[in-house]
Amino acid sequence: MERRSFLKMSAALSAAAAVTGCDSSSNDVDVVPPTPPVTDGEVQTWSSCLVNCGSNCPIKVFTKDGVITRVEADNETTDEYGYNHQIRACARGRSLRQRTYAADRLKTPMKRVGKRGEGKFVPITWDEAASTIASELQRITAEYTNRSILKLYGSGAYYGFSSSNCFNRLLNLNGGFLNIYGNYSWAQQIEAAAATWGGSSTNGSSMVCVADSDLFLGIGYNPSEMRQSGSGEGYDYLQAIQNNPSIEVIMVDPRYTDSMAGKEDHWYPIRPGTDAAFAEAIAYEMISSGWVDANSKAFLDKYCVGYDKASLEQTKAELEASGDASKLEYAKFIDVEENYRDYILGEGKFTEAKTPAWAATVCGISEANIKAIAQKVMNAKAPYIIIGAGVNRHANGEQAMRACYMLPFLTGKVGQPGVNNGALPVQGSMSKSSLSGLSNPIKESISFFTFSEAIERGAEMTARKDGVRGMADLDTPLGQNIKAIFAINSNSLVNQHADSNGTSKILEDDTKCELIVVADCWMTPSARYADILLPDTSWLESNDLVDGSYATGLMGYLVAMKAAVKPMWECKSMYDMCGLIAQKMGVYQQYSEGKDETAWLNQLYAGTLTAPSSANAIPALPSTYEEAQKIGVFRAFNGTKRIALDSYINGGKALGTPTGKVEFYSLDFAQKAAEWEFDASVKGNYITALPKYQPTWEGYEDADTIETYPLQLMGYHTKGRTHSSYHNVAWLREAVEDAVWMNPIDANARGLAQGDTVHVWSQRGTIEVPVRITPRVAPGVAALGQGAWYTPDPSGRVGPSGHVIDIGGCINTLTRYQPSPAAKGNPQHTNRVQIAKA
Ligand SMILES: Nc1nc2c(c(=O)[nH]1)N[C@H]1C(S)=C(S)[C@@H](COP(=O)(O)OP(=O)(O)OC[C@H]3O[C@@H](n4cnc5c(=O)[nH]c(N)nc54)[C@H](O)[C@@H]3O)O[C@H]1N2
Ligand SMILES: Nc1nc2c(c(=O)[nH]1)N[C@H]1C(S)=C(S)[C@@H](COP(=O)(O)OP(=O)(O)OC[C@H]3O[C@@H](n4cnc5c(=O)[nH]c(N)nc54)[C@H](O)[C@@H]3O)O[C@H]1N2
Ligand code: SF4
Ligand SMILES: [Mo]
Repeated sequence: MERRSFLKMSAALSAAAAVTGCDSSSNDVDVVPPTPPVTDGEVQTWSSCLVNCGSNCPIKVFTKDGVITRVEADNETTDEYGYNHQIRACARGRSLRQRTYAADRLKTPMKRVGKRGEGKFVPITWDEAASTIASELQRITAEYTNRSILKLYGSGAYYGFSSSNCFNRLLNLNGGFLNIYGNYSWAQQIEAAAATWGGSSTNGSSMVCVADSDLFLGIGYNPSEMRQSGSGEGYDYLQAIQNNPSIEVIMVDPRYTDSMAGKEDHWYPIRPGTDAAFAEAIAYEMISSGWVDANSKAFLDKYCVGYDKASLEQTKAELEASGDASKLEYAKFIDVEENYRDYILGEGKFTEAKTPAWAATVCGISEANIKAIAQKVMNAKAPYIIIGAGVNRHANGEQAMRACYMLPFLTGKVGQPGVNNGALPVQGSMSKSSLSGLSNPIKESISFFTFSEAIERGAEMTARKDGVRGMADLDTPLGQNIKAIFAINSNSLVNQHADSNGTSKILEDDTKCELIVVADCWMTPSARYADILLPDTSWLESNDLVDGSYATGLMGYLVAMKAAVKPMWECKSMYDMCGLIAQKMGVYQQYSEGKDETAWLNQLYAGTLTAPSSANAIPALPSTYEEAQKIGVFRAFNGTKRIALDSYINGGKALGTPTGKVEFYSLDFAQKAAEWEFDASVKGNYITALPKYQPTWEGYEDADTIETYPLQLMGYHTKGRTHSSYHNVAWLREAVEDAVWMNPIDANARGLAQGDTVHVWSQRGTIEVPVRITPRVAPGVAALGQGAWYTPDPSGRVGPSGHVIDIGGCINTLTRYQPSPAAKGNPQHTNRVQIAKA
């Protein structure tokens, strides 16, 4: 159905789709949250939801006699978009009372008594916990050096004063720890953006630029589900397309998402991991028709490197003539025959043209539809093309992102009003001071994703084979396995990392990693693998100063949080627990600088009053933190049209790539392709200088697994959780069904009925979940919300894969640990599975 005929219905539909969301979207059916009267003796304070969804929504907390009675979303302002709109919490934030009082809260420090991972613990005092950690840390440092200590990736409590910076301080005062680079969110796209424009993958044109655009092409872009804050990117996106009724919205995604739900003109379901083939066929249409020559060739010649042979010849000559050693080095990696135009057209050294007919067989979008989309891209005056991170979380994520990133440049319009470069949109932000984590004397880093491997073979890991950074050369080994892990607000030890069954095996052996410390608020699947468990205070028990986080949307804000209730049970704030350990280590004075938490907060607040730079104007703040806590939320919108790569295209400022230009042919990737070593038995494990569609292990075309595991399984970020956070809230489990999505064609072929319990299995494990049969997912594809809690059946039932069945339904029971070629990142959306009735 065309969008225009849908427009009237769209408000109603999006309200239905967002039933569990918080989108202030419902412009036409404005649902202002009802405000129950404040009852006698009820006290209201401000807190914030600090999960990693990109926002930190403020939360109003009501207490009576020291007990939380209810929480409410922000309803303070007149709610005019772009001026003072509300920062409404989504269903998750609104369930914070349940989460705070959850039965599985960690209440006292504990130590493991059984086998690691068995989940047997006994309570201990804080004194014993702190002494054990201090002495073990000192022993491991002496025996294995600081390189053996890892602070694991963990994003469960964001950007507050009491976040993991306290642990950074502590570990740095002990001489430092092994660094990690990259993250589970954007590992592959960080590399793709750096290779293409030498910058960030999140500095795209701000969403208000869509006002000047006539075509919105979203590839794996789903802000309505993954940026749910009422003031977030999901709301910015909705406003942008609603306020521009003539814009055409095209969405390419294996799932029909809430970002569509009647708001799109066209949905094109694509097979996971095949976006590069799709992008190449669009490029083929643009080039073979002569459109590029007639319209954008001058742009490509001026701003880009590697479109054709002449461009590469010229670049090579310039590098050779530069006299600069590093440039001379890069020149060696240029193969002028390996140019984009020839690759797409199947000319020169290439024999296969990337035609829509070919791409259709790979990506599942028909030849006619690919041609139609290409035509729209060519006809658009100001195309806003955007590629979401779902495309990057694949085995070929770097090249899939890069292939899609080529499209905006091929139009020759990047830098103009309404045009994006493919990156995620730049956000608002409000600067604030934060506690310093102090500096880390250890300079070496491994990819965040390779920690489980580094427990077993860190000693031999190198730059050439494993992407270790900061080493003297490509072949010097890291020299040390990981011996101590601090998992601080992290469920990535087991649940959010790939291959939960395989990872837990590695962790179970306590002669490998000798110390695991977990600081959390709940008994999560990762917490079960702790040797020492530290119970943190939850947000509603915390004083803090937080900003809107890293994807706040265009509205920036600060929240001065005030503890609604006292720390419960024996829970301690991160600042205080690290302080205790610092005392045992004899570094308390350096750790605290003589200040308690309140003194620090006052100091950080004072620093914030004079914060030097901020993307958003900082509103007038009261002079003290205490006064700020009474007001709670301070907001300012940034409606500036910030155009991607403006300073390069319109301002002449060189980019951060080796050539300073947009690189179709990446010199950095060319160098890595030449110098790095890859395990050739892993299909698709290589790097190329040009972005190329890369068939991989367990991809659509993987003949090795196609028969046994005929379905492609991809995860997605569900409204029911933020990763694994909030999984233990019964309201949310009821509100958002945790079921594997299957197309009716695939379900019928297996004799499945709606709601049947099914087994989903891969080479690595089996999960047991209900099935949701829906045309909202492409045939041949299954989709599962990620983040459910890994729970091997206590009765030991074994599934079709030969592993104990995970009755928690965690997608990482099925995913593979296989670092991607360039980023060494997580390919967690690339999986092949089979599904049958349980
Ligand atoms: N298969 C698959 N796996 C994925 C993804 C995917 O798409 N598919 N996505 C990946 C991505 S993008 C990311 S960012 C990671 C996220 O992985 P994580 O950073 O591990 O995020 P969470 O699962 O939210 O876990 C955060 C932990 O913090 C704890 N926590 C929450 N609040 C507090 C607090 O106040 N104090 C303390 N101490 N702890 C707290 C929670 O209980 C939880 O155990 O997962 C990745 N894993
Ligand atoms: N509700 C909620 N919001 C969240 C989070 C959460 O857990 N829950 N996590 C937050 C975090 S840390 C992150 S990193 C972001 C993640 O944000 P994203 O990475 O954008 O989220 P995903 O759901 O993994 O993927 C986005 C879309 O890409 C689609 N997709 C997957 N594979 C492919 C593919 O091969 N091709 C195409 N074209 N599309 C594909 C998915 O169906 C999905 O609709 O979300 C953040 N927001
Ligand atoms: S999960 Fe994100 S959108 Fe929802 S309340 Fe928390 S911060 Fe806001
Ligand atoms: Mo993420």
